[in-house]
Amino acid sequence: MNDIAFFYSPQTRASGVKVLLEELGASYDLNVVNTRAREQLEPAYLAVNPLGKVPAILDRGILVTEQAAIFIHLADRFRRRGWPRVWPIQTAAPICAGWSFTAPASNRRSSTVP
Ligand SMILES: N[C@@H](CCC(=O)N[C@@H](CS)C(=O)NCC(=O)O)C(=O)O
Repeated sequence: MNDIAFFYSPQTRASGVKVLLEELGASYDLNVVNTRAREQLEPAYLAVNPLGKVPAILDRGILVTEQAAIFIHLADRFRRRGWPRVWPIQTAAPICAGWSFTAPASNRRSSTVP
């Protein structure tokens, strides 16, 4: 079991995250969510991501949602020599980033999440 669990569905915004994980050489567990079969709305997945969307990652148990926030998180997590820091990795940082991208696009489902 790897530190990162990646929740992915082909031909969605999750594809960009998959490319980045591969480019970074990150080890991760791939969890395919069949969005055509509406698996993203099943309780098992809503327990992971209450927004019921892909992509999402659990990084050492910390949930990061929103493609752009995941990009930022992964860029910092797998930062290489010479790369600038995005921010110091803190427990709250990826969560705050996720919400900062989610809030402007809030919808029925996200507005039910406390
Ligand atoms: N703002 C989110 C959007 C995520 C999103 O809408 N993902 C779509 C796939 S591209 C999804 O999970 N749709 C399933 C649904 O809305 O039920 C992001 O950029 O990650």
